[in-house]
Amino acid sequence: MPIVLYDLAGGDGRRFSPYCWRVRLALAHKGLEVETRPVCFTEIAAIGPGQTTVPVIEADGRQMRESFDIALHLEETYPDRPSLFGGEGGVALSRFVEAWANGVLNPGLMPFVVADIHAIVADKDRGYFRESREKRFGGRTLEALQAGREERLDGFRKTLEPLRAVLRRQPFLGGAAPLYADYIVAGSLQWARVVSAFRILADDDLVADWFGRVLDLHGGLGRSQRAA
Ligand SMILES: N[C@@H](CCC(=O)N[C@@H](CS)C(=O)NCC(=O)O)C(=O)O
Repeated sequence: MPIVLYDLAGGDGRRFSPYCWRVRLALAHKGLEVETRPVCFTEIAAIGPGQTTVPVIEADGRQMRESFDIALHLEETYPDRPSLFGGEGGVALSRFVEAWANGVLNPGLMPFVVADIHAIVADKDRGYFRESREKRFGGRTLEALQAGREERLDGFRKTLEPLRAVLRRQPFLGGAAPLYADYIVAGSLQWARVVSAFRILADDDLVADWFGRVLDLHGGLGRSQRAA
């Protein structure tokens, strides 16, 4: 039986959640078969008792949420398959990468794509998405949040300098080969790539080169989801 992944989907079925992409890539890294089940925001509660966010995976009749916990579970359950963390130190450092991606990178990307997300979510999600996100961002409209993004782009790109500093020395954040930390950060860039035609990264950016390498992994899994 393949592992089931409840995966956030837009109105046209596109998979755009940064957190779901982390898990999707982690499952592929472990070489595990997966059946993805598309859900939209307003269907998440129906996945199972207590579910409020995706990703959720289901295996052997049990559901599990929280992307990092899922990655740890895969590492513990399939120790003989390629490691997602490269040992305990890797788990500890990946928690920093997760905290940075969730607390800095994702909020940094949000004002570049938030109105574009609204445009691609399922019709029945539109009201929920607008209301919840406008409330989260102090009552500003999605359109006002996204306005002026061309002028803000250089400043945002500068915030990615720590990634460049690492990628100047090595092809992946994990070193010579990718680890879960790569999937954490790539999940965020995949989110932006899939929801918006706005180009966050310059073509000659080292981060773009690395992101391209991650999209090519596992038979081009990331690339199999078309860019907006
Ligand atoms: N800490 C969670 C965060 C997951 C998360 O926030 N997922 C978003 C989709 S990208 C979600 O389900 N949001 C539900 C909502 O906004 O109602 C994880 O790492 O799995």
